[in-house]
This record gives sequence, C-alpha cells and structure tokens, in this order.
Amino acid sequence: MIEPVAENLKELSVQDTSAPAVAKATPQEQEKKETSTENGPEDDDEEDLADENAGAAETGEKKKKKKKKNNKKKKKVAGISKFYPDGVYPEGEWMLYADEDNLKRSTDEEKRYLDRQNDNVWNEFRKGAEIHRRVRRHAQNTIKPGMTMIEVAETVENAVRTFCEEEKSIVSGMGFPCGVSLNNVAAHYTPNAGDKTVLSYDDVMKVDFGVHVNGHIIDCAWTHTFNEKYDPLLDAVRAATNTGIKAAGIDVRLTDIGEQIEEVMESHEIELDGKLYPVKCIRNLNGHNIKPFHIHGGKSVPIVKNGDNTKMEEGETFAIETFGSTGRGHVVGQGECSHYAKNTQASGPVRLTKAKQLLQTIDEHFGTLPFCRRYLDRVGEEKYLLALNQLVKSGVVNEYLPLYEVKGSYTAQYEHTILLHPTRKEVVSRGEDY
Ligand SMILES: [Co+2]
Repeated sequence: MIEPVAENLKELSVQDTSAPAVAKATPQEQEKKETSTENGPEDDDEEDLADENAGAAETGEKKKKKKKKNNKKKKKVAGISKFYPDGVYPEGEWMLYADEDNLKRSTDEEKRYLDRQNDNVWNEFRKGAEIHRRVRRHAQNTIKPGMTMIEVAETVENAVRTFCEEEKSIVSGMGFPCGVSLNNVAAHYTPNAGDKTVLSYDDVMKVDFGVHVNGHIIDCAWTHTFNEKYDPLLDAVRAATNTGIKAAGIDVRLTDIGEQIEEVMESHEIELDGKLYPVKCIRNLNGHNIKPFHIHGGKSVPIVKNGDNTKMEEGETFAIETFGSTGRGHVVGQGECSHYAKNTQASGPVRLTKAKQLLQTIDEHFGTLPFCRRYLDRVGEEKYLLALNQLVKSGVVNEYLPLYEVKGSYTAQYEHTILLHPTRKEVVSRGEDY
C-alpha cells in the first residue's frame, strides 16, 4: 500500500497505535495446518509425504487412489514453519548506516543489547518477509498473459494463506489487499467480484501485497511486465527505491531521502514506440512508516524534495517505495473502489443494523488492517455494499480509490520494508529478484 499525499485523497488515520489483542497460535495448531491445495505455492524442495509412508500392508484400493493422485502431479504444499522447524527465520540484507556517527552504532554494546530486546518482533518481520519472497517467486513463475485479474490476485493470496498456516486472518495472513494495478493506474486496484479484466502481454502491473505476522506487516512490491520494452522504466524505479533504502537511517531527514530519490529517478528516460519520455516521480505518492496493525504509521517518506525536516528514528520500520511514470507525475483517486480500512480516529454513529453487523465482521477479521471487497466475500458477507458505503459515509471506514495517472501513461513501483535497528538497518524483504 502507499501513502497518497492528502489533496482530495483521504489519508489513513494513524493516531491510535494500540494494537488489538490477538491470540498467538500454538506451535501444535500451526503444525496441524499443513494443507494441500491446487492453487497454493509449489516448492521443489517439498516431497510428497504420501509416498514415503507407502507400506506393504496397504490395500489395493488405497494404492489405486495414490497412483491416481500422483498422476495428477499434485504436490503437497506446506506452511512456512515446515521449512524452519526451529522457528528462526532468515535475516534480510544488512546495511551499515551511512554517516559516521551511525557507523559507531554497529559496534556499540549497549545498542546491541537494546536490539536483542526486540528479537521476537524482528523474527516475526523476517517470517513475513520469507513468506513474501516465496510467494512472489511462485507468482513470478505462474502469472501469465490471459489470466483474469482475479486469478492473478488469488495466485498471490492463496499462496500467502497457505504459507501462513493460520485460519484467523487477524493473527497472520494478508497484511493488505493484493494490488495488481495496471498501466496508468499506479496503486490501489484489485479486482472486485465479477471483474472480467484479463492481463495482457503489454500490461505494466504493480504487484503490491503485504504479509503480516501478529500485526507486523511486510509491505513490498515489484512491477511485473512481459514486454521488455518497459525495462528502462522498471530500471529507473528499482534504482530510485534502492537509493531511498541507502539514504534511510536514524536521524536522516525525510526531505533529504526524497531529494536523492528524485535525482536518481529523473535521470532516466524511456523510449516507447518511437517517442522519448522522461521518467518522472509521482510526487503525491510516498513511502511511510509501519506500526503494528497499521500500514501507515504517521510519517511519510517523500520521493521528491518536499522540505519535510521530520527525521527517521531508532527502532522504526519503514516501507520505502517509489513510483516512476511516463505521465505527469501526479495521480488522482477515481473509479470503482476495492480497498478499505477502518478509520481509527473517527467513530461516527452507525445506525443501520446491517452496517453494525458488517463492522463487527471487519473488526473480527481485519481490525485496522486494510481489506478489499473480495475479502468480505470470502468470509461470507453478502449484499453488503450499502452497509459498507454507510460505514464510509459515517467516517468509520475509509475508502482508498484506485490512483490514476493520465490516460496512456505507464507507471512502475518497487518497494521494500526496512527495519532501523539500533545498530544497523535491515532490508528485511530483500530477495534475489529485487
Ligand atoms: Co507501502
């Protein structure tokens, strides 16, 4: 998810940082949830356990069944804990802080001690990041032109849920809806039920999805294309995001990060069908800090120099994301809405019974995490649009419209989540792909 700069776009509420209390799944609960799905992620490391258990005493009928299953080449899919039985998840990419003062931090014993106090939190971020990496590898191998956008989004979502091994989405699962915004739509598009849009070879798709573990959200995105002609645009945005990651650090001013991002992004250009376009930063989109169960924690990381002297602080978590465009460098919210989240600041009167009941469902399944209409469908809500609009009207729920650049333009995005440890920074969502 991204942080649109307020204009006529509503911003996520951020004052209430109290995380809803959630029950942790016991290891036994997690273990038993190993599932086999057709849409889930395939992993070559994973053996079909049924084969190993094959014994001589089996009946002929059982064997026949097994053979049939094997012929379908359906692989057993496991949750992430199966790959990390000790519960310790891999660290991300470590980077030293840039300036000299910060360099000293890496050897400071007190800072190291301080950092260890948060080991459980860091481990939950790392678990989410490992799930993100595996899901996106699966998605990158699976997504093809001709799929419907619903199939594309579900490829990601089903894989996240399988890896998370958790039935209660509030405990662990999607951190926010899987965005699959196309071409001049920069963000906040995911299909609603009945959407017939089909992915095509010439599309530029931003795949932006979150994984959360006990409210610790990994926010990470890439741009998916099939036609290589867009590579210069993707290269520009990838470089800009990496510049932002390098620049980030304790006591660093947000405007300075934006300035460095802007300089790198706008040094690029792209030729498309015989016409040359400068790559522009989408000025009214920002990175942001992340708090437990709150995707937007109140600070915005600009992608242009904007004069905001607010500093990053020790222990904070940030989503560093940048958007490049062949258009005007500006987006507006419009069209049919799919993304929503509870507004934790306002709680207007909710009169309709149906709206009250819908709010209960939202509290139970998402809390303050963003959700989309399809997620309401899958937990059994029906004919809720009037009630949902009522909640939006009364200010209890915010809607996040798709963010459009000008018609005919192309937009790209790359995003990582970084942890500002007292000692060093960790690009926790870094993978071999980006
Ligand atoms: Co984000």
